[in-house]
Amino acid sequence: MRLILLGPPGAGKGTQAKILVEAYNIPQLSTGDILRSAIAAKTPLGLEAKVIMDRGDLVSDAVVNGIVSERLDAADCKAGFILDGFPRTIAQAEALDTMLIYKGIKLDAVVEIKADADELVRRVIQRATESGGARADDTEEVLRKRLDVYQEQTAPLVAYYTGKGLLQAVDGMAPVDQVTAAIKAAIAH
Ligand code: B4P
Repeated sequence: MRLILLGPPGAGKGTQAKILVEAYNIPQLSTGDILRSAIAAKTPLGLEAKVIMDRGDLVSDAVVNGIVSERLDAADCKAGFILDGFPRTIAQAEALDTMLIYKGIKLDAVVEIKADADELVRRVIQRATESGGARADDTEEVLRKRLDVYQEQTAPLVAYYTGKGLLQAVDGMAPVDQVTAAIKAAIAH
C-alpha cells in the first residue's frame, strides 16, 4: 500500500496516518514530524525550518523533496508507506513523480480529507490547549495563514491527482473512527 494523505492543516492527516500504520503495517512518512524533530534537535535544517513553520509558511520544496527521497530509500518503505503532509505543492508532486519513476514505485491512492475552516480552527485551538501550546503554529492567527497557504499552494493537488485517476475524497468532519473506515473503503475502491 502506497498512499498519500492530503488535506488542510488539522484535517486529521497525522491522526489517520497513525491508525493506518497499524492496520497496514507500513510506516508513516510525516514531513511535519520530520521537520519538528529537526527543530527539537536544533540541527541547521531545524533552525531554518522553525522560522518558516512558526509563521505558517511552507519549508522550501528542495529541502522537503530531499528529506522524502532519502526516507523512501529506507528498508521499511519497501512494502509500502503513508505520505502524510507531502506533497504540499505542485512542484513537490512533480518531484515525487520523478522519484517514484526512478525508484520503480507506483502510488495506489491519494486520499483527500475534507473539513470546514471553522472546524479546523476549533481542533487546532483545542490541540493547543491540551498540549499546553507545544506547537508554535497552533494559534488561530497562524492557522488562518496556513489555510490561505493551503488554498494557494496545496489545493491544486486535488486536480493534479484527479487527472491521474488517483484521488478519493473522504469527509473529515466525522468522528475519527468513521474517517478511518471511509479511508479504508476509498482505498479498497
Ligand atoms: P503538519 O505536521 O503536516 O501538520 P497539520 O497539517 O497541522 O496536521 P494534520 O492534518 O496532520 O492534523 P492532525 O491529525 O494533527 O504540518 C506542519 C507544518 O510543517 C506546515 O505548516 C509546514 O510549515 C511544514 N511542512 C510539513 N510538510 C511540508 C511540506 N511537504 N512542504 C513544506 N512544508 C511542510 O489533527 C489536528 C487535530 O484535530 C488533532 O488535535 C486531532 O486530535 C484532531 N482531530 C483529528 N481528526 C479529528 C476528527 N475526525 N474529529 C475531531 N478531531 C479530530
